[in-house]
Amino acid sequence: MQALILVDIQNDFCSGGALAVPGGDEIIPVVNALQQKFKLVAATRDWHPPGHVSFASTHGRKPGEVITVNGVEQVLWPDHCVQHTWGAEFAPGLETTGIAREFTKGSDPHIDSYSGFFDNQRLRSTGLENFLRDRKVEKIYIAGLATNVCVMYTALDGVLLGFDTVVIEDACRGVELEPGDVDRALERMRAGKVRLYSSRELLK
Ligand code: VGL
Ligand code: ZN
Repeated sequence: MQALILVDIQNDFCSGGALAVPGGDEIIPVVNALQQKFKLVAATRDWHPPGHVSFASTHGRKPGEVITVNGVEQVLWPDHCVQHTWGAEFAPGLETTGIAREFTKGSDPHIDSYSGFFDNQRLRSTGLENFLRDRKVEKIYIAGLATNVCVMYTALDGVLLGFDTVVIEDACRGVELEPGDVDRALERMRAGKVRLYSSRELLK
């Protein structure tokens, strides 16, 4: 069994959002077309409480700064994907009727969660792994935002958990704090045994 996993395709990561990923909206038609090719589609949503540890404002800092919290490096972002707000909603235009289950992450005020499987301290799982195992999924295809953050960490965990893991490169967009961040993420994924596909290979 194969599953398509849609990572964080939310208003705040699209144009007009608090943490807009350049070109984020462009993936939506591609992702909608891809959904037609899968029997099983799951989605993650970044879902932070106000005052979340990943928000620069929580620490009186500027977005892009990196701090250490309880021994863990934390990149600081603008306030984004606050629970029950517009920014946390799925992006308009995203086909959501075919999404079998949604997994929220980042809801612990003190712990960030980039991967769709576990929080960054690996204390809690989101339930995505069991969801996939219960359905005998062996191969996962990942699309969404942002390539070098939540997509990458979800994909690397997918490999570690033993899933044959594909990232559909053109169905993702990245957010660069430093130029080259996306290329480095692609390299890290390749090195981590993630397969990089183009949507063309799946849509024909
Ligand atoms: C993400 C930064 C902060 C993502 C989430 O979904 O890639 N990036 N929180
Ligand atoms: Zn976040």
